[in-house]
Amino acid sequence: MFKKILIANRGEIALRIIRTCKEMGIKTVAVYSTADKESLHVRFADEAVCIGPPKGADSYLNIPNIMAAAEITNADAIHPGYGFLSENAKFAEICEQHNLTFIGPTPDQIRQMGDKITAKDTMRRAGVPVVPGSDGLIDDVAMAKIEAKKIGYPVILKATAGGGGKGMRVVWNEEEIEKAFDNATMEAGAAFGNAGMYMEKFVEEPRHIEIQVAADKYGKATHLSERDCSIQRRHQKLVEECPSPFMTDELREQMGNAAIKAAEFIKYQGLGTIEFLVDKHRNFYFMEMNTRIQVEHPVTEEVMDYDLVKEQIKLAFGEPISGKVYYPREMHAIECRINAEDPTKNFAPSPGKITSLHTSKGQGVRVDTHIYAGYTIPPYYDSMIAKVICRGRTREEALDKMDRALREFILEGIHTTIPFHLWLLHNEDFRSGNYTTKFLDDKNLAEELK
Ligand code: MV4
Repeated sequence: MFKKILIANRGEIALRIIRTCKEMGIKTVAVYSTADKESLHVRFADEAVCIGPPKGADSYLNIPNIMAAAEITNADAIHPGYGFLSENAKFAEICEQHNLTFIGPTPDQIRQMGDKITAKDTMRRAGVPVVPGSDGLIDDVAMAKIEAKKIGYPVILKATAGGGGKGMRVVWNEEEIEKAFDNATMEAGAAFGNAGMYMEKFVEEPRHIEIQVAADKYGKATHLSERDCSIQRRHQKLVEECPSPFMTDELREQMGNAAIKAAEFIKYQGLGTIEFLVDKHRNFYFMEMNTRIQVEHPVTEEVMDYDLVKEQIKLAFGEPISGKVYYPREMHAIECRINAEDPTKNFAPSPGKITSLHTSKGQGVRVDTHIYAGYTIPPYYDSMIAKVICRGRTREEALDKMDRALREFILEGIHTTIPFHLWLLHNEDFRSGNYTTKFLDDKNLAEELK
């Protein structure tokens, strides 16, 4: 097994990875920016190396500094966590060149899934359902008009370098298409340095349901059930749960098999997530593949009683996955993301000092966080400061537990998304599992939270 892993990340995920490393007897190296000097990942790791000033671009994205930290500490692998360098093919390649194991898939696999047209084409060839749409790039407005007529309005324009909603436009009729194409092209060019666009039929009021997969270096993949991530605001997930209230045994079997087929077709190595759009008739379509551990992985861990980070490390070292396919026990898990944001003010960032803190406790309650009383949330990074994960025998039990857990979460000094979650847990449509990705679009949250 690896002797020493460098964690190229910060916050709760750095702590999460350190915990598993300790349980596996693997030494850990933290890296940190000057803004994170007082962070727990620095304290909990066996060694810590400062890699630069606060801005992500100067520290957690600074490849030369991270490689130097790995070299001086004699690490033999790098865990990238999520965000930052986790889906950077160049970084994975540089790790390989320095004889460091990148804990993730190969650079080629990252590239293949990072370009959305390539990913979609690969999935089509694998026999995985994809949303009907253009065969490849849309060259100009004239071509966009022809393709849209073929597909039938409404259509959606997407950036091939995109993901997460940037450079994306829904187009309802031909009058709108020129402006939509030009704007999306500009936005994608500015955001990704790649303005390439493609087109799909717009699936109205879909659910976002993703399948967790794990695959070894010997071509075998398995799936670990789904997560419903339909509760999002501006493409930021706020709540995830497993099982999806919309799931049936038959659909899980179909989506699970499709996800396994997808992973095995590209000889995928490591943990991955296949995101699907699911329409109201339970047709499902491949959307994207995430080639990293995800924020919401604890939902799967709690339902399956399984350490995904441990599995990820073992797979990266070259261990085979066990032959059996894992199915959820009679268990339901839900995760609420606690962000340092004010939900009554359009989720405006609310960094600052946490003056007092008591996190939720009790049976079936898990809190993944790096914050502590007296900690100052720096303004430079993602606003997520904690994840509360609750499980129960039924969905109702898990939701009731979450309501209880969030009410005993005391955090003073900053605003958080807790009031939003408490509102959601008492919303009738959410309670009955009747929600799609449109759920929050239709709501005036500032009004609802009064
Ligand atoms: C779609 C779609 C409807 N039809 N594609 C949003 C982010 C990016 N990953 C893809 N997204 C969507 N693609 C077709 N053909 C609707 C969305 C979408 C969405 C997807 C998942 C979760 C939340 C969403 C919110 C708005 C739009």
